[in-house]
Amino acid sequence: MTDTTLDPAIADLVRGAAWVTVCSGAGMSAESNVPTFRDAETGLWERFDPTELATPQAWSRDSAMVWAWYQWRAKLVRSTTPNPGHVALAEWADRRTVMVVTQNVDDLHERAGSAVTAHLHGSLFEPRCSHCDLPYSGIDADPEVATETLRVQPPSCPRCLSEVRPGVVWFGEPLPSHAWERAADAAAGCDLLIVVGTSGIVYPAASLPERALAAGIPVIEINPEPTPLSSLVTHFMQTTAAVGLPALLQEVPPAG
Ligand code: BV8
Repeated sequence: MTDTTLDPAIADLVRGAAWVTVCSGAGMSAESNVPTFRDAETGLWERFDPTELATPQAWSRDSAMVWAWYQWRAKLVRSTTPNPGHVALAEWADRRTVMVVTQNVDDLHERAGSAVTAHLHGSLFEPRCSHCDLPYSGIDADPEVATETLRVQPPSCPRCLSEVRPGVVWFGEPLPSHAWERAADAAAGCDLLIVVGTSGIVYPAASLPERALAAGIPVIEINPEPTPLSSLVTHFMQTTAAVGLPALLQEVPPAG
């Protein structure tokens, strides 16, 4: 969909869906000026590869650098606001059942008013002890105090004195089992699945739209670029999250 008219077949699917599950990736936040995961990092971090930094190996090698990177990202997210795509999903949930399953570690869905069913890869805002998992809420983990430096010593856990780590899922780490179960149920039980803003590279998150298709559930993909999923989905809308999602919402009568 590069122009503003919506394919009538898509409009029919949207109007008829009582339960919609939305699987979002980093592209969902791109129009909120949050760099996508595989876009070149900006500024201080532009020479680093996110897929290298988001690993337990990077943490073992240099926890101060990894902590500084996540604090920088958390501060950046706090300086942005939800875009019309986030807002459309929150509004849609006032009219129909909408379950949001996100790979994103930002809080923009929540700040737009969505209740997120599952944060598959954790959150920038839930640091925890790297040893005893105690959640950490000390002021030294507040993104507002983050500075633009390459290394910041992580805080120490008040219970066991181990280093506090970012509350995200790194490559090679298992997804939180409760989050994965909720996401799999949301993808299996819905009338329509919308996958938006993901390159569809990271598993097992990328398997959710595939599971829905295998179960005979229609899948609409929203992405300005084709992905490995684009030839498999029921409808591919070649547009952005902030354009595509409000266009779909237009087809859903307001509640009441
Ligand atoms: C695990 C948190 C097992 C950290 C992230 C097969 C099966 C299972 C696992 C694997 C497998 N094959 C390989 C694996 C291992 C690995 C994996 O998938 N690797 C990939 C690289 C091949 N998976 C894992 O390690 C996972 N764990 O499987 O554990 C296990 C079980 C038991 C015991 C031990 C282990 C864990 C993966 C989680 C990694 N953590 N994030 C952090 O954020 O720092 S993933 C990271 O990539 C991001 O969080 C992001 O969520 C994710 C995916 O990226 P996207 O969201 O798709 O973003 P990307 O930049 O790639 O694309 C953006 C898209 O948006 C583009 O398509 C672009 O066109 C589009 N776009 C741009 N602008 C817009 C837009 N769309 C709409 N609107 C716009 N305006």
